[in-house]
Amino acid sequence: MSYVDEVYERVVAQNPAQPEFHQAVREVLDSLRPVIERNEERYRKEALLERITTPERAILFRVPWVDDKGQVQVNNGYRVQFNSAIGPYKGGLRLHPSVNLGIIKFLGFEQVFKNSLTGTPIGGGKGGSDFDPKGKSDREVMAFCQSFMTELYRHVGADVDVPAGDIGTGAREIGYLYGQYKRITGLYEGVLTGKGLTYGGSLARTEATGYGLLYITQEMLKANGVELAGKTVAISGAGNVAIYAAQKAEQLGAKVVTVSDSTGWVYDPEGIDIALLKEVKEVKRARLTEYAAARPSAQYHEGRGVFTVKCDVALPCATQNELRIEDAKALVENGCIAVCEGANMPTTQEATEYLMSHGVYFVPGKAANAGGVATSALEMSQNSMRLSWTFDEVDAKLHDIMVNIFKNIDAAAKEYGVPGNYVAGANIAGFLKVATAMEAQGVV
Ligand code: NDP
Ligand code: 2IT
Repeated sequence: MSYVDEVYERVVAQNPAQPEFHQAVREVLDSLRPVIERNEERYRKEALLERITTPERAILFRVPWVDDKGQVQVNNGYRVQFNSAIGPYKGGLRLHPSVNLGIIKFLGFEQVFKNSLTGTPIGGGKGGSDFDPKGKSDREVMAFCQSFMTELYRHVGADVDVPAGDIGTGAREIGYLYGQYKRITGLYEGVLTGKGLTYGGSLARTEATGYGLLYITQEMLKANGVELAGKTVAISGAGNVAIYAAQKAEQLGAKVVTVSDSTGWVYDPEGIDIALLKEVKEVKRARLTEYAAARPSAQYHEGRGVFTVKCDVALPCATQNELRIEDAKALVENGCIAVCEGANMPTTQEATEYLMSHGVYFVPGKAANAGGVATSALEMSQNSMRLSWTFDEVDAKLHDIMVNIFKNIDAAAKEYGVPGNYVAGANIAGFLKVATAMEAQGVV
């Protein structure tokens, strides 16, 4: 059996009931075949693939807190410190009822390669909890965050592990987590990114994932002789990534016709009204039905289906495995030319294969959504230097980073004989830097 297949079987056997983790590992290992084949003996001897698929450390902890009725609630807390070969662990905290160890491991594993692609010195990690911030009061969210940090603080630090936002974790949660870290440790340091602008946050971090997604989409289309301006774009999700992806798409002259949340989706043929979307989601924390109620041109649809509309470009920005085979078929049928992933692993493996084999340009999340964590790394730099760059300075650096990521994944795909396969290009380019650093650092 090939080394790649052996390691994949080992991962499945050693991590039972973690299908998302298996899926993420499978995709990376499959892409790495040409690289591994060139160096098989050496990598096998070093157990490089066994090491890169095993987290350096996984911390599981109890998070007790008291709700507004005086009832004690208990959630599970996680921090998976996956790989520190190229820098301190870096990656978000997800707060969603679906969170379990397998999900955090898949996200941590993806983060290792994504962070490598940014060209900044950050390792990979991820954390979170099955706590659901939806419907909770601010006091309940604060109680949870303070309890979560009361355990997490001993495992993180500005040069150790730097968490940030993800699903369910935004500016409010980062603020409460930061306050508790400072209170316990007495340190005023950049232990988290995505901080508010009054206490060490970076301008453009809020916008960065969505903006970066559009910068790389534009660059990839340009390299293939296609203009983004004038195109119709379908976006899923209505959170941080989706909102700023929609905003930048419109700024670049495209028309965004959909957004979605976990209960339904909106089709707005006149183009999504970004100000209204922000009011509904960021200020009121309400459902998309409120958007539709306030906007005569919008139609609200219950349930799934956001990718059944006619569009040129699809940007899944909600969650893993949301874009399935039936969606991929509808996109191809409707003439979609590009899918770029704003979320982490939003496209199932079957759907990815279908899209790519039907000539749809496909940029995987670890490249396409890397602008968020890249700008987190810029926040870390500003914190270390104790200064702040302007919005335009950060945005220009983000743009350069995304253009470079595209160039690197495109070049890696060509070098390894799969031109245009940006999945392989991203996995190979991300892997090579981490692998080289791991080899240089010996058996650790
Ligand atoms: P938010 O919590 O801000 O938004 C998530 C959006 O997805 C919401 O509109 C949510 O709807 C919707 N959604 C639909 N179905 C689900 C589901 N089953 N589970 C969770 N959400 C669902 O998160 P972000 O925008 O920050 O993150 C979106 C994706 O982008 C995630 O995959 C995340 O890992 C990834 N990402 C985020 C980055 C960041 O900087 N924030 C950086 C890189 C990637 P509802 O409100 O109804 O739950
Ligand atoms: O998936 C991701 O890259 C994020 N949620 C952002 C992580 C970060 O540290 O900014």
